[in-house]
Amino acid sequence: METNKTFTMIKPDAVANGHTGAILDQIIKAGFSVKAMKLTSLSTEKAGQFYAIHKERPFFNDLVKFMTSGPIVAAILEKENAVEDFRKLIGATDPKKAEEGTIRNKFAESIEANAVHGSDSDENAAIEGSFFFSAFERV
Ligand code: DGI
Repeated sequence: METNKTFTMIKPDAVANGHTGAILDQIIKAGFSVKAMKLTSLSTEKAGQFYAIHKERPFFNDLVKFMTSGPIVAAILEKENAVEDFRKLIGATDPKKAEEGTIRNKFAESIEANAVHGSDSDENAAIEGSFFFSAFERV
């Protein structure tokens, strides 16, 4: 099977709580290889752009506030069936519904502060990866 890519962020809650290393360890042990990675932070404008699809949702302002509340780790990951397998690895959006052993089950605090992002399609993985990384920042 051909490999493909997904995009992830370790969100401000998980970085602030010291879970970055454990989350990256779980991702790598699940067979993903890191093609690009950086510690950075989102401005209000950038967070709003990244989550533009949720602009009309009641939680949008809170989500932007949360995503700008501290540093994040952004990464492009590669694996066979990357997008689907990564969504399985992180678990449901709401950690109360996330399966035992998934990253959100282990590390998320709430539906908003839910530890990690994972792209939901190959198309969005490419868009999101390019939002954070130039060609020179990828291996
Ligand atoms: O792809 P996901 O991150 O699993 O979920 P999504 O694309 O539906 O939503 C993006 C983020 O928005 C999610 O990770 C956390 C936040 N969010 C989604 N639904 C709710 C929410 N935040 C709050 N407070 N309430 C929600 O119902």
